[in-house]
Amino acid sequence: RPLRVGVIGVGTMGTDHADRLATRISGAELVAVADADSARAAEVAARYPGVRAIANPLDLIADDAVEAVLIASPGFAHEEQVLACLAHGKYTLCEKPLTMDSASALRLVEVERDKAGRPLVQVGFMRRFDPEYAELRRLLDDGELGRLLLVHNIHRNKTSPAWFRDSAAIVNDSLVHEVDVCRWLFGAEIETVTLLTPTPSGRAPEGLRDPQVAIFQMAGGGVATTEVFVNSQVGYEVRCEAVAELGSATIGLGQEMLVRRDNAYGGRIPDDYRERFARAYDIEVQEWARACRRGVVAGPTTWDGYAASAVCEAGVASLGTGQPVRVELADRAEILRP
Ligand code: ISE
Repeated sequence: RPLRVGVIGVGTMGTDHADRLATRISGAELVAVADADSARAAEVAARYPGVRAIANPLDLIADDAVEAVLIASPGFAHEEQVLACLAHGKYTLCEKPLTMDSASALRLVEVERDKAGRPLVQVGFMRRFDPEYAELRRLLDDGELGRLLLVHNIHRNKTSPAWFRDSAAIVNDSLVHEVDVCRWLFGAEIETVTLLTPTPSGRAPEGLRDPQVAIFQMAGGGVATTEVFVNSQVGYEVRCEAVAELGSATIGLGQEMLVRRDNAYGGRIPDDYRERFARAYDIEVQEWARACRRGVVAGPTTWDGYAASAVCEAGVASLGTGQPVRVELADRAEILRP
């Protein structure tokens, strides 16, 4: 019997997830959707036979017909919804950010440990499931390139969404992906964050320090740099170069096919993350559904969501000054001790 999934929040990302659950993910089926805009929920539900629109997200979570929940509502709604999922003992895939600040994210880590008594929540850091990132991680784990020394990231969006009104949004919503990628590639926490901001692009909305350059000092001695530029005007570009003792590897060059015509050559640059990371999202949701069936959480955990938000808080604190800010992280061994 397939895993019966309900999706909360059917905006850009939730609609994408609802569609993959309804049409592409094996061993799972979409049974219900909920959205703060109930007309929107009804419209998305109507696309798929047998899918119900439920007005209140908390009712969807409580519904007996829903075994597992995918949360794609705006970040400010996550805390209450994840708490409800934990109270009902339901497996949850929660889009990033886990919550809006590290204190509330840490509370979720604790509630999951104390009330649910077992891991139930996966956080939507989908890059870990992207075939290129996964290949890079395997290469580094093989050890053939020696120890990882440096990571250089580039993260560009064509334009930023209207709700990106201040520079912190770039840290919390965009840079947060590199926060997770660096923790995952190095297998270490981030100790200090420095955010440098050149004179903003004339194309960036008023008040947005765009682009930004982040420097992460990793526990264990690694260093990572990231350029985030969310009004590049070009398209969606995410690249990562890992530099190790015996060589380096780069992903995200997007050079699958180069076409030569009209005195020019080139390939396509995707418009946004739904296209660039389509495979990553498919694999993420497929593996999540499989793990729910096995009764485990196999992807990024509430701890990963918490650590990322603690790093972003330090990043936002560094934005104004350009000075390094230390990340204050709870003691993992202490917190996760059964
Ligand atoms: C968006 O929310 C994402 O998660 C994308 O991956 C990122 O590139 C974009 O900047 C964010 O707004």
